[in-house]
Amino acid sequence: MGSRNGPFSHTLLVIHVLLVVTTVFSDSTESEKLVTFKRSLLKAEALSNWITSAAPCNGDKENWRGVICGKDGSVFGLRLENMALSGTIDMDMLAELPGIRTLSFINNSFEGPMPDVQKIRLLRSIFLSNNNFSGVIRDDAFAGMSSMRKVELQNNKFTGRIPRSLSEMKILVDLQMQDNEFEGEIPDFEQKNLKVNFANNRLYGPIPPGLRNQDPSSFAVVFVISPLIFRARTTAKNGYKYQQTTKLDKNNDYKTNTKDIEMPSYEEESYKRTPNGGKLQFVRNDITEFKLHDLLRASAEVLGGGSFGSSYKATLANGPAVVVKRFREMSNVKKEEFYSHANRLGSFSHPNLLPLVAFYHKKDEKLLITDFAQNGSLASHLHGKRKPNEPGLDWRTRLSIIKGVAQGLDYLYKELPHLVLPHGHLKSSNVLLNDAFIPLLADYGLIPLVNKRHAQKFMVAYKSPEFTYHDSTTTKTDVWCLGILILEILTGKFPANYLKQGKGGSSDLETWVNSVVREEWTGEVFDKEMKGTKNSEGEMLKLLKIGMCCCEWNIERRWDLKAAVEKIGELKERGSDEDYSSCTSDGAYSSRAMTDEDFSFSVTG
Ligand SMILES: *[C@@H]1O[C@H](CO)[C@@H](O)[C@H](O)[C@H]1NC(C)=O
Ligand SMILES: *[C@@H]1O[C@H](CO)[C@@H](O)[C@H](O)[C@H]1NC(C)=O
Ligand SMILES: CC(=O)N[C@H]1CO[C@H](CO)[C@@H](O)[C@@H]1O
Repeated sequence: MGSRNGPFSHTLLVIHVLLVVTTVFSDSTESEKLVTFKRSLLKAEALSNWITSAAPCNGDKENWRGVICGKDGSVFGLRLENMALSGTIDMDMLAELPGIRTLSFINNSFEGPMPDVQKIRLLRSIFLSNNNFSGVIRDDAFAGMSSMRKVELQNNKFTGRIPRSLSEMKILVDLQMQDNEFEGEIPDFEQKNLKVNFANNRLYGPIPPGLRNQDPSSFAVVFVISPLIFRARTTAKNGYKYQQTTKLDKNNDYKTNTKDIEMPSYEEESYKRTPNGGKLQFVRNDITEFKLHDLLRASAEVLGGGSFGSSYKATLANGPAVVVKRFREMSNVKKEEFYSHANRLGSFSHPNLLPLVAFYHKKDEKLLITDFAQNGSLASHLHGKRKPNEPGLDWRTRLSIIKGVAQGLDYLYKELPHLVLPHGHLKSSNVLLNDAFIPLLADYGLIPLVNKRHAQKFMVAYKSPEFTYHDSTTTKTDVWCLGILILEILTGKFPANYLKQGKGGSSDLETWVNSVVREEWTGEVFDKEMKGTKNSEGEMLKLLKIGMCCCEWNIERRWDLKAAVEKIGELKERGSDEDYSSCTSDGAYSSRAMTDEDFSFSVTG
């Protein structure tokens, strides 16, 4: 018996020894790798039982806290949730664990960029929600990750666009991106059975076709933290991009069908309970008053996420279309100040100002409601996509727009004499055009309401040279913004540096202005789309010089508003040439002394 079993037992023994050896060997390396991984974490007290003298797994049972063990006894995943961890997630080390397929770091204190998930190609799920991750995620960050089923990034501080590679992961079923600062448009997703959530980001534009079946709340602008919930469902068929407030009903091709905005009943309850809740303060009496309730019931479409917050076009039943703008960054202003300033803005009446209709003030919610301008923003006309045969704005229209802008600005200076920056945020996306193409200034007079830090980061006046270099603004700062706008209108070039946050945009804008000046000398300065009429070149050139005198770096020499308004007012659609040769603060031209003879260019040709 013994002899018959001998060789068999021997074989078993060898196999057993081999198994023990390989298990011990692989366990010890997994342990070592995980302990090395742990070293890059901070505040890892919760992982005190991660020590190399024990294996992470005992069969498919975990020995170590937060380890998920596979059937084969190797580490299948990590679930390090609610552990107050911070520091670095060492993906290189995790990538050395061949069996790892899932990672969760939910509710810790990790910061910085998203860990490079591609280091573990076979990963099936990654959960990073409720941390402080930030920064842009590369477009191709998920490229080639064909096993991925779940990606949860919600409640972090991610910025930039939604990475396109997410839409290429074929078997993805769950994508949670809400409560971040993602911006731009949502790429299309074609995965079947995919559940997404993009709510409460800075996204804009139509909901792409592949996502039309999603729960509308997945695109809501805010969740329950704020009482206001817009539940929007879009049936838009085009990819037209809304930047700030751009044209909407331009024609059928651009038309975004309205979405249903609905306020869940418990939200309405919360409005009723709060004192003064739900009360819109109307500042004009030429409009039939409506209630916040009506506004939230109205069909609405998202216009975009500007630098202050999102805006919506709401079309009231039997009523006009209005624009509702939510301001996130006005928390430092007391209610009384807010009321008094908003009422003041509401008292303004000028053909070139977008009129305020009503406002709403609550601790955590501030809304300004304005008229809706039919023809979108000047920016969308200068820089937006056009249909092939659609002409650009002609000289005549551009001139009348800039004249209107100057008039509107002049009015603001008269009405708000106590403010250094009566407008503060003059740029082409804040110049809206009504059905007759009359320009209407928007987002004016907000400096007293917007939190200072936010204002200095986003508002155009703070990109001026004087603020960049001397931390100061003057009553000529809005004139500088007007100058940039004039150059933008004439050249058709977008001063891209507006998009930069914070200070420092101005040195780039200087470069931009200088490039305009250089091109002036080469004769290619004017937008080719700007068809001039006969004899209009001289007037264009005058406007160009006015623009330059407004953009003058030296504040002493820069024109004041009065001079700029006067000179703009004198411009004609076409005219005889008059020689300007100096640029001094009293409305003459000097520093960039140029005469018409210096240029040979043709706009009409
Ligand atoms: C998040 O983690 C902390 C411990 O760091 C815990 O106290 C808290 O309850 C967790 N929050 C949730 C929502 O689980
Ligand atoms: C994120 O950072 C903010 C401050 O920057 C802090 O107040 C907050 O507690 C952090 N959140 C987490 C989950 O660590
Ligand atoms: C060029 C352009 O978009 N024009 C439109 C301006 O608004 C009016 C009224 O909505 C339209 O009729 C124009 O087509």
